[in-house]
Amino acid sequence: MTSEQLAWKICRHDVEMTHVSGGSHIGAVLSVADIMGVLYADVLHFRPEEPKWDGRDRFVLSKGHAGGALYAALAEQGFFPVEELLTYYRNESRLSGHVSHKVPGVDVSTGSLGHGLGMAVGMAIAAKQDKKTHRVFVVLGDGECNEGSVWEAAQAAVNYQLDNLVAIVDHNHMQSLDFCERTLSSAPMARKWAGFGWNVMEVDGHDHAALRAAMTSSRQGIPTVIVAHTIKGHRIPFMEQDILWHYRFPHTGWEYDCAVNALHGCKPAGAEDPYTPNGIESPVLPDENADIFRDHTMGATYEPAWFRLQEVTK
Ligand SMILES: Cc1ncc(C[n+]2csc(CCOP(=O)(O)OP(=O)(O)O)c2C)c(N)n1
Ligand SMILES: [Mg+2]
Repeated sequence: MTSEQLAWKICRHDVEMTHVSGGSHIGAVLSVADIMGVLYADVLHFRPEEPKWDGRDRFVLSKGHAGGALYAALAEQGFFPVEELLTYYRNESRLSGHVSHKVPGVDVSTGSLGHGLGMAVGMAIAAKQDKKTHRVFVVLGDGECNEGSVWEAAQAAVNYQLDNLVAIVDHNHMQSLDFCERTLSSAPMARKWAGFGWNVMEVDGHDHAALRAAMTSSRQGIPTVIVAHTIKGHRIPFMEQDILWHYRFPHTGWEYDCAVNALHGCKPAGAEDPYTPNGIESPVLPDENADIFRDHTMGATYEPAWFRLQEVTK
């Protein structure tokens, strides 16, 4: 399977998974789907039939709320049946809403932001001490980079000269309620990592050739970070850069129908849709009252007066 096909399938599975379960984070999945597609089609070394194979590259999805993207990649690569994806977010399912290490192919659970880079640093140190040649990859969110623990781990990675470590920042400028720059800005992202001593590469996070080239390069004695410029909600225009789709799932009606058909409009040759093979023939369309193309960010509605302390009088 090509990386383009895998990335598209991640998007299609996740529209179905969030629709069926009423679960979250479709915007975050669509943002990272190309990164995951390139990693799992072309870059990482693994054996689906032997998930704990010692020679495997290690992978940590530190922005663990996008676990649906990882589950879909693992299922498509044969770690477990693709049909199981539809148990996502359900009670009793091992496909919990945030990444679970109980899933074959997953080494560590994530979801509490700010921990993945530290774990990846530990894995990279261990690999060096044991003279192993596998590499360690970790994907972080840009909002996640507000966590101080990220920068503590960033210093450690340079201190221990972890050139077997590659961090990828999914730089979509959004977090759960607003734009990063209106919440707690990490700008300029690339220069911050460079200041910490990392080998920094900046790429279009939806350009597979650029991602592949960056992921397979390294510099001796220095960890590499790829600042991947992405669009949250990528591939589904009404979800793109609309914060609503951080938590909202595609509801029955125009939301689901238009999401599916948007994906069919960019389906690469050879990618099969297991749910709606030909798209949706007579899709429900949004009417003039539909909640679409509006600014749903916290910043759009934030009114400082709400939070002003009342004057206390005796
Ligand atoms: C420690 C911690 N604090 C808060 C949250 C709640 N939370 C879930 S997703 C999210 C936003 C993350 O934004 P970003 O890292 O930019 O990821 P994106 O969804 O944009 O890819 C937050 C704050 C969390 N999961 N963990
Ligand atoms: Mg973000």
